[in-house]
Amino acid sequence: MSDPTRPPAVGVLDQGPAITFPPGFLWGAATAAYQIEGAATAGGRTPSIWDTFSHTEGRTVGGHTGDVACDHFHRMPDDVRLMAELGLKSYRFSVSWPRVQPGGSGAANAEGLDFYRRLVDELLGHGIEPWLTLYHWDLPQPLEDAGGWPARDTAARFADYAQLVADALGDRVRYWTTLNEPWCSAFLGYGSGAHAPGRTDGADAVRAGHHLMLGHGLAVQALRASRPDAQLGITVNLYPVTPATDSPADADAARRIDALANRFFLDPVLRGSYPADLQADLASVTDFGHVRDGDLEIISTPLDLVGINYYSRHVVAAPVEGEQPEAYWRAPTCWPGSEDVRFVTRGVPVTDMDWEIDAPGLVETLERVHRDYTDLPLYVTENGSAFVDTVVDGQVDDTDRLAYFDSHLRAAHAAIGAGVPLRGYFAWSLMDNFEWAWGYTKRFGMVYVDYDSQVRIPKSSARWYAEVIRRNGLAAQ
Ligand code: IFM
Repeated sequence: MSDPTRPPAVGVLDQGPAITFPPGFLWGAATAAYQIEGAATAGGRTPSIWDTFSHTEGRTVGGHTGDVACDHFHRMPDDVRLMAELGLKSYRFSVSWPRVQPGGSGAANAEGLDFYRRLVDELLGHGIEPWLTLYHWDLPQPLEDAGGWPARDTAARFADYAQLVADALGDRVRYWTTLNEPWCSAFLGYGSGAHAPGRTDGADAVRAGHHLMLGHGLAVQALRASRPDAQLGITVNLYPVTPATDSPADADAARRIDALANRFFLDPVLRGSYPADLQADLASVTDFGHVRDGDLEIISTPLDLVGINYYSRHVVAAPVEGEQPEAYWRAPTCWPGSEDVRFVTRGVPVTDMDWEIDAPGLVETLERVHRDYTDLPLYVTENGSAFVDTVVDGQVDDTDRLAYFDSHLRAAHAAIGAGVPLRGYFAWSLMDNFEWAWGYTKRFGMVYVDYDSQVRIPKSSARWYAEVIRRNGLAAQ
């Protein structure tokens, strides 16, 4: 018999009862500096790896860059007013490292920090809890030139930068996440090369992943020492990984991809060790000689919360001899040592990113982290979908995105019902923005952005989300 507390197996829900979230549930929306700020050279900001990458021919669709993006740097007070109108309880943003510490080392840039001081003041003035992410992929270019995340010293530079931001904003920001989605920084940035800095070396990707986590641990220690009252965490992007069939070979493919996608980060951060099977799978790629005594203790420095970004599920199958797997992630080195695993599509509804819509995967993910790793409070720090939007008579009726949110919020509620200490949910994204290698061709926002005029139009999903926040839950459908 099917479990009535669970959403259906795949796709969006077309009916559901009214549900209420626990009191104090933190309703928010998220963005990231390079995706919305623009003002790439304003006030002493210097290039990050994403400036360099996006300005390199052939790296982003249409040659799009974050030079202007949503011009949030100049429109910030209006954007915060919009957040207040939507009733957001919290806003998750990231600090641009090269804006506040140009070059990635040395003194702080007062003008850059001032932008974030004003942002935080504006948020607090509107009763919106600021949630600060220190690193959402914009490594200062000189640090990349010195070796980037595969180089150990970058972790120490990151801790210095964290200290500098804590000194400036620690008195007013309670919630801090160190890294956003280190898997993407490491494996898309240094493995497949689909993201900045565009390098393609599996061993570098593994080293980058380790040094990102080391930087995270060092930053947590620095933040904890200067702000003992802060709520500290990390945001990881997790996927349930399911074998395409019940064959042992497919099960093994799923185990391998799960190790690289999920356990590579969860185990060191929450258990203080790398999974043995992961190390064995990567034996042809690296001997893990970059891991020094004491690193894993630093990486597993205790946290106050875990942020989880959830979008979809991976369904995988064993390699077929003589057949190349599809270039799904612009392989080959996005999955070092497991390049030949096949990513299978199931023919279920997908978003404009071609990501399968799978709300039950959110329940599975949250339950797994709680069951297998930690009792810490969990937050969905990103969840959302890209769809093609059309403006008709000045309105955007994004029913597909609204349905995506609805089904995933029902999944989040089911997870709470199953005992998961889920304390908040951040929609990705507040507004349409620069979707990395996809440029401005993919829209994830609840607020439509006309990139020519910079006019913002709250879509149907934004008005719906405002109502969800107001009633702290969902109406019956
Ligand atoms: O836009 C990104 C975000 O920067 C990180 N998480 C996934 C989103 C959608 O791809």
